[in-house]
Amino acid sequence: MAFRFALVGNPNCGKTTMFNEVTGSTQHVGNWPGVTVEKKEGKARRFKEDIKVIDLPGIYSLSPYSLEEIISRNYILEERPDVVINIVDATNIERNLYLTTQLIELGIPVVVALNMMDALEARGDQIDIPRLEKQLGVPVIPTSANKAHGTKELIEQTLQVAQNAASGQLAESITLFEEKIEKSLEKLSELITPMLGQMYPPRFATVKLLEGDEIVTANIKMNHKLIEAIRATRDQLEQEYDNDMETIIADQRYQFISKVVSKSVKKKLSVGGLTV
Ligand code: GDP
Ligand code: K
Ligand code: MG
Repeated sequence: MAFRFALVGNPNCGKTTMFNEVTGSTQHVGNWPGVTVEKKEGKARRFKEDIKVIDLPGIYSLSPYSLEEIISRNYILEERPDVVINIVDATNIERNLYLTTQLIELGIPVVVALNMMDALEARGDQIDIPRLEKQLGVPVIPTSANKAHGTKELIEQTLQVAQNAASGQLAESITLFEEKIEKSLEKLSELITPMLGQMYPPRFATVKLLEGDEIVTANIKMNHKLIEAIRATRDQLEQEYDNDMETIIADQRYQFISKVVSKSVKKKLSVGGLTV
């Protein structure tokens, strides 16, 4: 079988280092159609399976505000890689997991490569990998791409996830937001799902319509009832949380992340500059 894996992550998390290590001399570098953003594709070497790997532009979120975000988001949604390999800089885990929460929400297969583990260990911090996996609901593979550590395991695990997905096995779903918001999303999602076809995963579409994402809004044919329901849900949540919808959702992501980090990351204690 042939598979396609997409490398997705924040700028400077080590995507290209990982890509180079995995693909070696098989890589092909071009541009994305119509723009001068680099497009890199290659094959995973040292594997008998036919695995195509693509290095997507670095992004902080799946919002449609920058060229990089639009390219990466469109690739994931339209080209549907078999698995998204989310490269996370372990030394900057809070910020990097913001994108992770959005990738997990797509309901497509995701594997986290927890990269820069060498740097994390050098500063004396620790991450409980099984705990992190459980909280995120996806496999987490520790890597140091610059030393080729964990990269073989990463591709092996990703291959396993791709094969499982091909035979219909999906990851367990996790709860990201507060129950009140989850309930509203669920209710709205029932109205949205019939309008989607294969275009967007329902959870993604629901969050984006609530946030007022212009591209998603323009692409979904909505009847009056749905437009009203979106407006009513947004009004209600904005009033309850006394904030705008995008900020409410972002806050929910950060709350989830801070729970995850407090349970799985152990920082080396230091008091007044002294390590204790
Ligand atoms: P990209 O922007 O995500 O493509 O990131 P790059 O692959 O260009 O890497 C950014 C920087 O991090 C480079 O200096 C890499 O050499 C370095 N780097 C990548 N992976 C690791 C790693 O696992 N550990 C350490 N210490 N440095 C890394
Ligand atoms: K870079
Ligand atoms: Mg790069």
